Amino acid sequence: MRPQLPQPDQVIPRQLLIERARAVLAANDMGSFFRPGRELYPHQWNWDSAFVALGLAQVDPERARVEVRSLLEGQWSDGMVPHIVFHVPAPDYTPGPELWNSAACKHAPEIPTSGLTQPPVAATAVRVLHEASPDQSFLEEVVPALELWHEWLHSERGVDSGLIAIVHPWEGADNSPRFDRALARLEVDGELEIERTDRREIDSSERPTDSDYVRYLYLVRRLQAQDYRPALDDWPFVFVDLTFNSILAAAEVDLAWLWDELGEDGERASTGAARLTAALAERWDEAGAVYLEDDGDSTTADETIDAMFPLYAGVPQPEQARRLFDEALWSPTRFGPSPEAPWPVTSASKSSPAFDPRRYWRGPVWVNVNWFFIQGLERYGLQTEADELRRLTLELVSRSGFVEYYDPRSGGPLGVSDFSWSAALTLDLLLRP
Ligand code: 2M8
Repeated sequence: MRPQLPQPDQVIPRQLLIERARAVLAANDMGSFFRPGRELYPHQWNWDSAFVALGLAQVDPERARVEVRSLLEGQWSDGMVPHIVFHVPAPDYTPGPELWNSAACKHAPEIPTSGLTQPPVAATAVRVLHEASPDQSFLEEVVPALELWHEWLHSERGVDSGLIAIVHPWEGADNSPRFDRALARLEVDGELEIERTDRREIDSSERPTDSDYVRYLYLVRRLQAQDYRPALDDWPFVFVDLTFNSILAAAEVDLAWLWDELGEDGERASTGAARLTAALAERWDEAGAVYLEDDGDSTTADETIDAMFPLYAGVPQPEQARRLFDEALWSPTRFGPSPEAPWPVTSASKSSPAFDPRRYWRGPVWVNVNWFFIQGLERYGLQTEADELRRLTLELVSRSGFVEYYDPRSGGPLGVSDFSWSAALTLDLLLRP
């Protein structure tokens, strides 16, 4: 029997939801960039900005173009687009520009940035933007920069399988249980060297632990000594993140499409997409109906959404996609609705010992994650399933507002309130034809 799903008794009218989403974005608009949220995130984050541009495509494409331009202002000369661009001084966020000290690095731009990157959503955002509001000269301006970034990902981070690796949890879903074993292997001693501003306003039960932070900062210090360009065979955290790779695979397809719009050959991007897709397909696990990570067996202890992300990139065969939905994404004991936790998709499996329904990437529901899976389901023609996930996601934001993440048991708000990407992706879910 299917679990009892929340009823749409508290859904607010569509027009009001659109207005509220726009108001959240207006409040986070810092002029040339959107901060992710007022309480915690005063700078420009990479994939946050791409999500904002993607959502704004339907309502304010000109502002969306400004967002992409300001993100690319932080691009390093070797191609990397950093995970944070520090446009304004904001001493209330740690670690800030002084810790990263990008000015000391060979490839860094003038504007201070972090030395890491983040999942490359920007090409996808630019495609959605161009479909909504074509602007050839904007494409001429940004597509070569996106090409450089994607090339850098393959050349700097490519591993033997054809996939790419991340070198720090901040390049992915920070404290996801999928990183636990790799982080535990680090030989770290010492105290936390900074004051954590993240816990001033957010309850510590909703954020990463100090032990996580000690490791994050240890990695940053070591990276810094190498200009943030570690040799992968000599680096202690080399993680082949399926989420990152799936997002890149889809973004490569979108980048090839953008080159085509410019009347140019997007061969490198198409080849990149094909290589990633083929390598991801190799990770299919017939027993678990999900994809296996490099660092162990996804069907055991710390299974997370990573195991399903290739759905977004169109990697599964149609029958595998069906099984992935039935046996994992919508399974009440894994990521789907259950009587105790009726809100999908949980960021970690409910069967995982690490599942924690309030703590950040370790269990709560995220709007961006749901958005990716809605796109994936639609790609496979699983329309009823996509519609149901869309309905529940819209109902969640109607009930609890556009917050950072949600408790899958109550649907209650967690993390930062008035969170930009939750608002922006709601606009996309409601308005993109
Ligand atoms: C979170 O990451 C930052 C560090 O970069 C933090 O915890 O302070 C993550 O959720 C990341 O994915 C996101 O881009 C960022 C801003 O929303 O916050």
